[in-house]
Amino acid sequence: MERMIPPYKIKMVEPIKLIPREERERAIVEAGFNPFLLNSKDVFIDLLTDSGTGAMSDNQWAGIMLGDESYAGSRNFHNLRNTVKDIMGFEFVIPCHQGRGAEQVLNRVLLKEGQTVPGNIHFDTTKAHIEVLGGRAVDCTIDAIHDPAAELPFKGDLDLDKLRAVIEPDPLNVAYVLITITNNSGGGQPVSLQNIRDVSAICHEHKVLLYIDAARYAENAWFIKTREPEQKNKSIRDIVRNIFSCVDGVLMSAKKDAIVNMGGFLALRDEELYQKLCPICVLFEGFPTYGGMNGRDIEAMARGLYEAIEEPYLAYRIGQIEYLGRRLEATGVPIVKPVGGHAIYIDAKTFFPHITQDMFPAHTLCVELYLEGGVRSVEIGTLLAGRDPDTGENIHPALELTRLTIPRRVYTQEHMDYIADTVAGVWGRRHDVQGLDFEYEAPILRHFQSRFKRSA
Ligand code: PM9
Repeated sequence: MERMIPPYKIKMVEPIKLIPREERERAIVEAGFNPFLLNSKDVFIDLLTDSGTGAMSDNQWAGIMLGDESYAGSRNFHNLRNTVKDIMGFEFVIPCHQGRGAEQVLNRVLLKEGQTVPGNIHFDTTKAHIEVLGGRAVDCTIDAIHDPAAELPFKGDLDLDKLRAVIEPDPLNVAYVLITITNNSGGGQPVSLQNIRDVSAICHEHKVLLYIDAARYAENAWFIKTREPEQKNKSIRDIVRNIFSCVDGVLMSAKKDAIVNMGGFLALRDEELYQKLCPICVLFEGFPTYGGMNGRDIEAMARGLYEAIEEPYLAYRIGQIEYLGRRLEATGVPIVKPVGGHAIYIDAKTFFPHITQDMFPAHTLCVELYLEGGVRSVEIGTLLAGRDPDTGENIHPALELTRLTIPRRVYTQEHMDYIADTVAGVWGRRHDVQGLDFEYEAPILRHFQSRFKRSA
């Protein structure tokens, strides 16, 4: 396989250690067979999330020293505002402590009880913020998203007929439409520029607001450049501008494509709406020029936004995930195709056909990867889906996935090889692996706190 050269060199390191197998066994038992409950010191390669786990650059760390911690109107806020305007074209910017902070501020102003928010698989916190205010998140993603083997270039796209079916009967009952780029819960799958334009046309026709959840917008822009033939000669900067020119505003968890450990923002064009959002920001996040963040962290965020749209960075970033995908496929491991932006998603139903969804095959694979090689991954399947409120039964989602989430600028190709070997180790003994049962089931967001035992 080809050699990959990172477009950066490493001048600060953090030691990691593979503890012996017996200690890993002890650690996972103590954690109730739930990788969320492991201590990070017991983890060798941490693929739980790409959120807030990236490595900041020397330029970002230098920015940290230029933090202006004035309560209002800090220099760093102005830098952020100018950056967002330059990259995305929005006039009004409200920093928030992370993505869910931005979700709370926006929904409290835009959403009225009973209204819908159509989208392409809302992220869990996004859905929860909509539901907590009495709204309904309606999934309008194309059907192919539910088939791990369907190799379409833009599996994150919205189905325009499904969208029209939600909007047209009563546009006033739609709070806004939200496009999440990339589509995280469906496999890190991108949305095409054409689809964003088509959704925008429908929203305009019916005077419905359109927002983008831009957590991984730079990665999505890379896919537009490399998979959408009409865009192949455009720069990432142009593609990004074109994406955001179609929408009214953006919500961003900067912990992903701004490569910071904490942060987020909300940005929009409409001054009147901005004036309504500001008091809500004051109430829940802080004064609208700091929104729950330190000046120094806002500076790092502004600088990171530029770094994440550099083409050599994106080529290496996506190339690294593709490399891992090819290594796994060469072993026969079933993964979601095509490979998405920030993670490899293993199709656990196919990996462990003998483990029923009520015994959590994707979560079981997370446990086995930790035992095999100290690799921590995360379940996106039955455990995360929770129970049907009417029947009390586990919801069985079409996608039962184990996500190997790659932090930005943290691991090397050797680490990818080690991860592939670890997965191959479990693949080799897959028929002997048993599923898991609850020992304790947490009442809400059960994947974080529940404890398990081996099924009988
Ligand atoms: N995503 C992830 O691991 C982190 C939290 S759960 C371990 O994928 C999207 C598309 C996300 C996302 C977080 C948020 C929330 C919004 N939209 O975590 O609040 O993937 O900054 O962002 C996680 P915050």
